[in-house]
Amino acid sequence: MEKSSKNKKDEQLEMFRVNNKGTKMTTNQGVKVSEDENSLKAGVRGPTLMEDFHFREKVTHFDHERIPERVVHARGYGAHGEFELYESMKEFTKAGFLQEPGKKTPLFLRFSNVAGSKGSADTVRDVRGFAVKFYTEEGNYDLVGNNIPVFFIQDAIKFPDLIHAVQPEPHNEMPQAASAHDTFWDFVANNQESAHMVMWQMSDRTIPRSWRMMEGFGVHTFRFVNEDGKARFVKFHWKPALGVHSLVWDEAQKVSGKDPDFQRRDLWESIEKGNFPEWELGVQMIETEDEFMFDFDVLDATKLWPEEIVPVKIIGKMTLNQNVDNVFAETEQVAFHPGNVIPGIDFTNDPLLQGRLFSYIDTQLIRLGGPNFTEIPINRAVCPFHNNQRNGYSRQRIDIGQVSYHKNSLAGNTPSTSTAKEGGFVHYEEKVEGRIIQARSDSFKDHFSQARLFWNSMSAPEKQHIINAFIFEVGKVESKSVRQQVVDMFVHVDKEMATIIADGIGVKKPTGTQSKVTASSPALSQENTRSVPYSLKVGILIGNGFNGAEVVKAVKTFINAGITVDIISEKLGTVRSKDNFQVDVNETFLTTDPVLHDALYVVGGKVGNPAKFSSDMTYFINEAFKHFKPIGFATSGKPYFEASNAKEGPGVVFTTSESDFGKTFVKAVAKQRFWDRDIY
Ligand code: HDE
Repeated sequence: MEKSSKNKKDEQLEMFRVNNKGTKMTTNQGVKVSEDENSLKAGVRGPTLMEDFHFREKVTHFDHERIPERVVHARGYGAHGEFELYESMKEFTKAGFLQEPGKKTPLFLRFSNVAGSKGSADTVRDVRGFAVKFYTEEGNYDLVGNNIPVFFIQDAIKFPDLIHAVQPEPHNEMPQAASAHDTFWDFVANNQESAHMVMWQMSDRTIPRSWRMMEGFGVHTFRFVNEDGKARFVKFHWKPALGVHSLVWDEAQKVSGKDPDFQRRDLWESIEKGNFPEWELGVQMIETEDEFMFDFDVLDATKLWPEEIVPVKIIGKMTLNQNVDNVFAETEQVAFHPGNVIPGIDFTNDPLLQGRLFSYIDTQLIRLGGPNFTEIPINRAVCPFHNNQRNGYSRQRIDIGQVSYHKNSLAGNTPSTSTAKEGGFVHYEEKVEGRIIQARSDSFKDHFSQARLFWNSMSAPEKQHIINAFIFEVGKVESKSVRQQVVDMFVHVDKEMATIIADGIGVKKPTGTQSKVTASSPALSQENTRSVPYSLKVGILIGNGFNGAEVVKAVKTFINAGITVDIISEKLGTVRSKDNFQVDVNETFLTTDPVLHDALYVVGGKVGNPAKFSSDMTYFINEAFKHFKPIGFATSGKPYFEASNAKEGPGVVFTTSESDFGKTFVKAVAKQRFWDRDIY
């Protein structure tokens, strides 16, 4: 977004932006600083003096630069954007930002990993957080979701146990940002409500190619309430314009080393280039009267509503169009809370959601240092806010007047409350009755039907990836008893799957029986997703003396399809074709790696060290081939194909006189992976 076309939130943030460039250095008290290289000393070799207030202030501020990282979702990254409504949702909800088609609402989105610390790698196997703060005219509305539609547990009281189990083990603080260890799998096997989510976690969903290629889900069942007070159950979905795509596990692990910032860089660069990421917002709705019509409980967060049974209605579009100015001020200090709702959107009795309603403010009080975090620029509502809350650490606003209580006569009983008609939030009047009890509903007890539904919905390669992930993860578990418990649990999802896993991890064949579910939900498979070449990254491996006319024609076709190219050679500088085209090289075999590209275009050519060039080229081709990626060969690239392990077949495209190479290759790039390739 151009800084000139400001939305309301951006205008508000503008008041807080400070550009230090070209200014004079001062202390925080505004006193001009004359010396910033040497502290004040008694003699050039003498002790430093306490009266050096600039030194003391500078170092003290530095000492206090850190705030506690999030207990979970510590590793994350955000951007600004906007939401545009396609059609009025008036019939279903009175939420102001969902009334007028075309209405735009500013928002901030933060993606995150769950388990790792703030400095952990982006591409570890993990669930991704997908948290959106809408700055609506009726107050902030937060949709704090994940990239998986279900959760590990059914009741929030178990959340600390889940997180203690998945995070590094307390005695040796290992492993970082990984679930492949004893305590996590011990938790899973002893808390079988996790079965469905663990199937998703072992699938390709937890190693996304890009945040831009993930779905987002509100997970819980919420309630839409319209002007007449009529309510419906609702689940929220974000559908990515680029489709849902993933890395392969070997690649994800390598990317963690080659570029631990892989996903944040991907987001940052896309926005900088103007390739604004987009998602459509979808809602699934169930009538209140139909609450008990399904074979799952709508209040159970370990269950999804199959899209084939409850269709997703697409209602608008989110575009991320502006990077932050300062990661700490914005992304680190943003405070999401599922309890931030607006009139027209309400809660249900999902016990996982209910617990979250307590946790988020509590965590923000410690993380952001007290109750005034709503005044931090990124968290401020864009509409006015008034109440009788006062004081606390770092209070910014200066509330004028003697009255800070309700009811009063001295200020005419203001700030005054609003009725529902005047826009006041009135909680949905649900009738509840029951005994006070610590127990779970029987309708929450089926842990395997939807886990099997998910398995049934996977394509053959997706099933293989799930098996491989189990064998990797549980293979890292030292306790043989835990390994056995895991296969004894997952036999209830699929016997053959559990038997292959058992064989791979050295335990006895499981003897239990699998769930009887035969249904599948095609919407759950990534095989049925959208595939577009737009914004994918092709590495062009090139030296001097290439065929300029041929290569330039191909590259133009790539660029016209929205593909980004990296020119990779033995050194930075330029390479020249035999017909005198000149190309700038922006990466070398040392600075980049095949795992950082979606596809390769192998051109080849003359270089200073042909033997090394050839070995580097072979490495690139072999890796891309092994990771099922498209590889295109220019006529001059053919010898490198012959020197590599690559084989003719799916996704390996040659330049020939008969076919239009550029077009065929772009199609292959869009597909991203060729699972039917024989890589061995
Ligand atoms: Fe969270 N979660 N969570 N969570 N969660 C936090 O809040 C919690 C759950 C999610 O980018 C914390 O500000 C409990 C489900 C995201 O800043 C904390 C339970 C879903 C983010 C917390 C859950 C989420 C958080 C840590 C069990 C998907 C990052 C820092 C009921 C629907 C938001 C913070 C960001 C963050 C508690 C379960 C998503 C501790 C108790 C289910 C995306 O308050």
